[in-house]
Amino acid sequence: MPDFQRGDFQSWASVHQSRFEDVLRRLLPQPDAAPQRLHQAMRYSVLDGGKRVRPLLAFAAGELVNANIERVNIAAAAVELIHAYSLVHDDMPCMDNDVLRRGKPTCHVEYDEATALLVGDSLQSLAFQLLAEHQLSDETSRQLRMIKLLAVASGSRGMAGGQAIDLDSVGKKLSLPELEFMHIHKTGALIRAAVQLGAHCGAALDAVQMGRLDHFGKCVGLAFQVVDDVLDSEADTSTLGKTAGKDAEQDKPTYVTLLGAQAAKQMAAELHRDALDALAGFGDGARRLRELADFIVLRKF
Ligand code: GRG
Repeated sequence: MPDFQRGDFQSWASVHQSRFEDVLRRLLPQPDAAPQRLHQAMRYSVLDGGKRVRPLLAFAAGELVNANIERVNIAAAAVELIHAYSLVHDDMPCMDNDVLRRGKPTCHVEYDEATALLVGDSLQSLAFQLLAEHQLSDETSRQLRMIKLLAVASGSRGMAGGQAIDLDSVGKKLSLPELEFMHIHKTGALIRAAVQLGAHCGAALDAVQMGRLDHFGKCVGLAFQVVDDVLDSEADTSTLGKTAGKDAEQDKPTYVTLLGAQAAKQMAAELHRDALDALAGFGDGARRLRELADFIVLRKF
């Protein structure tokens, strides 16, 4: 067993983050391949930034089921490419209109709006290309389920649907269930898919175990957003690497505006507990998933 697998969470995460950066560099179109500007903009938007929380969740779920790391690399890359596309489009003037992402100018600022649109489109296509062209499971039917899983999680019944509700909710007062519905889709669906895809790369879990793992993904997905709302209201722009205070500026309903900061933190703590409870019975194989739940809730950026 490599040392990093036995080591503390920080070294486990940084070994995977730097290894995964090389995976992405290899899988993305090379910058000198035509059309160069589009390919350079795709690389600009994906590489050298981000916490890589979704890939880490896929790696941790893969460890639980002794998955082949090469297979998890592909599943994790597909999820991260969808995430990167969503950030590029979300930052555009027709959506959140932001100029800073991952500590650098957003894609449409560094390049232009048309390029940013095409970057998002191309990253999304590449994600599905990867899932289709690499063997991720010994069973074709399982691999097809994985492709469908990511399609549903990122489409109108997942992330894009959540984003549509988000855009529609500006200036409105949502109820707590409405806010939860929006965030389970906008942010939670892809995080949940990352856990499931990592697990599908290895030995099959039974339906009860898969249900527990999925509940874990659902809880950390929502907790991620609750913490994001708290950080948006409390942290500064340089710590976050994106513009802080955007939610209030844009009059968006959040857990902080709806519940207050204290109750939002309490809610994150409850989701954290539920996530850990869902893993009870998985033993030491779920160690990295537990540590990721801790990171998601306790993070400061
Ligand atoms: C454009 C279809 C479409 C969807 C956009 C996810 C999303 C939907 C928009 C991002 C807006 C946002 C700031 C949402 C809050 C939660 C979130 C997804 C934050 C960014 O994810 P991190 O913190 O980012 O994992 P890094 O940069 O670390 O990868």
